[in-house]
Amino acid sequence: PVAVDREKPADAGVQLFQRPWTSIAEECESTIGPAGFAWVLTSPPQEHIEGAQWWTSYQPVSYRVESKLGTEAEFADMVSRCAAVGVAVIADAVVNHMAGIDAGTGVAGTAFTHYDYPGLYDEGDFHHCGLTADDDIADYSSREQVQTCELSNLADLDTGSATVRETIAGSLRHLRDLGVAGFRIDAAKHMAAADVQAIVDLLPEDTVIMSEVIRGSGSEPVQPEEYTGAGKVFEFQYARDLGPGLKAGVITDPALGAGPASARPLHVPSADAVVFVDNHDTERGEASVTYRDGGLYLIANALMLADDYGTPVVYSGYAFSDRDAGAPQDADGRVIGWDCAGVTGPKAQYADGEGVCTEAWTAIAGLLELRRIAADAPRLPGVGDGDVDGFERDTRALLLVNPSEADAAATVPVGLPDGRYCDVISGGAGGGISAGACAGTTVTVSGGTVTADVPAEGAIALHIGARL
Ligand code: LAG
Ligand code: CA
Repeated sequence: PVAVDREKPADAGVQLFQRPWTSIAEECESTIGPAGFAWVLTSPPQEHIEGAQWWTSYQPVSYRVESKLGTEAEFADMVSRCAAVGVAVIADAVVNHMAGIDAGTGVAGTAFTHYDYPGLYDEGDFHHCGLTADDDIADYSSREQVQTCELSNLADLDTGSATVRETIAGSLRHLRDLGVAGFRIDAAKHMAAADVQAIVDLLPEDTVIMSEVIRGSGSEPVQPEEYTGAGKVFEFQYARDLGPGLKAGVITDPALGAGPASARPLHVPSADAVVFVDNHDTERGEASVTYRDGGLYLIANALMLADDYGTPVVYSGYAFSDRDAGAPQDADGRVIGWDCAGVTGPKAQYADGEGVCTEAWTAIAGLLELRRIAADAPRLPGVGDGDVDGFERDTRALLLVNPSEADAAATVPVGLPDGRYCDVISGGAGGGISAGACAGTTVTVSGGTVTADVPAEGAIALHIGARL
């Protein structure tokens, strides 16, 4: 077998939604570092409005690193403990806007009104677009409205102003000083690309940037391609192409397509793309496959992680039936957090508020290892047999998925060397080999062909680092 370079993580991250800093620190050490994730994306760390809903995180009140997710000291401790196990921290940066409510006191005690944040911003630092009756964005075909009016009443910062840019950049530099590697730029679409670039130019050169620019219809004026100069962008089209077919039991291009990523319609080039199956917004909205879909969700993650397009981010949140419901919190409004001990895969049922713990799934560690071993080996054209479809990473790895409700045996051509392989979906990293046997399913490759039993709503993943 080929040895996995344990020093080098996979080119992949995990979004730990609404997870307190102390909980992330423990998760880095117990799970995320050992699994081989390169980075973790946190929820916003700055002071925000009070309230039990998760989305209070997206209404900044000051840039103090003091929130329902923890204190600055806890944040710094998380960053250093994650770094110690090879995991970088990417923080969600809410910089397009401040609060959306008339007045209040933030969770760290800062009193504010809609357009006045003591010591930070006052009325003149905000856009007042004057283009709609309530200054809210109404028409996404107007670039000016999208970028200078208010996104659901959230006080829209005048990111064209040099002082506003410097104030924002100062808050981000402070987070870099605390050790973060970079940022998800929240609501980037709602800031001119030149404004985002100007703020990024005020940060250290090696700052990692992932701009959230939701790809709208082709006729929308603001497109993700405008933002690739400042860093990577989240490619929303990837999930849109992947999910629906899976749900219908059909996997089609481009999820399994032949040919280079550049041939994919409506996708930024691979090097510019961060891809995901779902995130905290889409699992409450457009995502067709989420944690509620159990095995299909695992399949979607497998297709993404085994692919050669973009930098994937695995999503890990908590179960909910009310889209506004925050993660369980204590009497002081601090999120309690959870650990993922004992979680090995998707569950059929979750209680509201229960952590999904995607990062702890046996299969995810196996897939991250596959991703490292596949390295730059190109994805070959898709193969299939009956309900089973899949693809090979040229002579290094093979993924077969079965989205149907019945187990299926499949025989497909493969370029992997002959041998007995351990499935890393059921066996995890290294195939869980012990005493010369796989922890999960054993699959034989012989003479350029493989025959495998692929479980219903399940997958088989083989790579040259997990052989008997
Ligand atoms: C984002 N990306 O561009 C975040 O990923 C997304 O989660 C944020 O919306 C949004 N943009 C603003 O940062 C979330 C919730 C909204 C919530 C908003 C502000 O999805 O529901 O709006 O955060 O907290 C809420 C109410 C609105 C109200 C607004 C202002 O739902 O009805 O108008 O607060 O008070
Ligand atoms: Ca704006």
